[in-house]
Amino acid sequence: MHIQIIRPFMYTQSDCASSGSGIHVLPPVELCEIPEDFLKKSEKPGSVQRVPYKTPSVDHPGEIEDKYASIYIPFGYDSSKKYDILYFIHGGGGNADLFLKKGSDTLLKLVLDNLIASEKLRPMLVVTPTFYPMDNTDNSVPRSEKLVPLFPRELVENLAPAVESAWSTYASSVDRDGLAASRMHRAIGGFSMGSVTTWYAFAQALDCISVFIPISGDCWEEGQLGGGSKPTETARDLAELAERSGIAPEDFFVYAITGTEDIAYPNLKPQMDAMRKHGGIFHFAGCGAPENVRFQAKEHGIHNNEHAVEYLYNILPLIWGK
Ligand code: FER
Repeated sequence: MHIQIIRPFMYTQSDCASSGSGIHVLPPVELCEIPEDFLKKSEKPGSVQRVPYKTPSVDHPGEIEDKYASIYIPFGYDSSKKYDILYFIHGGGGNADLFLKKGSDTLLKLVLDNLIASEKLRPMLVVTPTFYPMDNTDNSVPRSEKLVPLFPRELVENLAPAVESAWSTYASSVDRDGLAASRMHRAIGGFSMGSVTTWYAFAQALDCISVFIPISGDCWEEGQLGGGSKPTETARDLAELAERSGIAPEDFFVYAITGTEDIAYPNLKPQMDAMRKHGGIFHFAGCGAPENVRFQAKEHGIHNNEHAVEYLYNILPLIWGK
């Protein structure tokens, strides 16, 4: 396998005590496959629970809908401590149980257990919601395309308040101000349509989230597959939204990743290339300013959930390493 050199980053310990103090660049590491050892049942397993929440119905305006997300609770969870949190979103046709399911040893669960038990990753919370209603029957791209731009609002107004009042994060309150004050400890990522959702979250909720991990999916601000068909416009939209947010370049990080054989590569690659032209706000490695955007493509990597988990295996310790 071709090994690519990447430049990781993480928060310093002192940044964790305060908030809003920037993201730091670390020396290079290698992107690799998940070792066999990390696929075994851990002796220190975390657990997966469901977090119920209510949100306005998309299909029935005026009505409130019951939904749930799955949440990974690390081994030894202590409600007197504070935990970093990642919201991770499935691709088209998925659901809240796809990557993490109550009572089940999913691939992501095993990887999280083993990363945390081996002290490569600090204990953290990972939430897998769905942008579909719980009774969804239409998984078509037009249906998903309608729902994903709506999801960042659901996350900020309904999901995160339910999750972060039930489980201990850095949010001292779960209104928008409280989420904004704790944004350095909150990340969002997703695969495929979940990646599209992640770009929408960058556009709509940069005030509440600092780290973005779009995996194998482009930004659709300019319409379906717009990162590929309108890369210049898409990059300009993202740059303008970031600049308008008032969030400093050192206070966010976008880690975009895919595979060279991934069906989303032709959409994501032009977008990321176009983002390089906005050097005032997007700092790629080697540009002189501290890196805040990275694009990485695994040689021969394809479009599937297993690759998404492999990318998380590599990326999460860079951000929340011990
Ligand atoms: C992409 C972003 C999303 C992409 C595909 C999707 C082919 C989603 C497809 C689906 O849910 O069917 O860049 O590239």
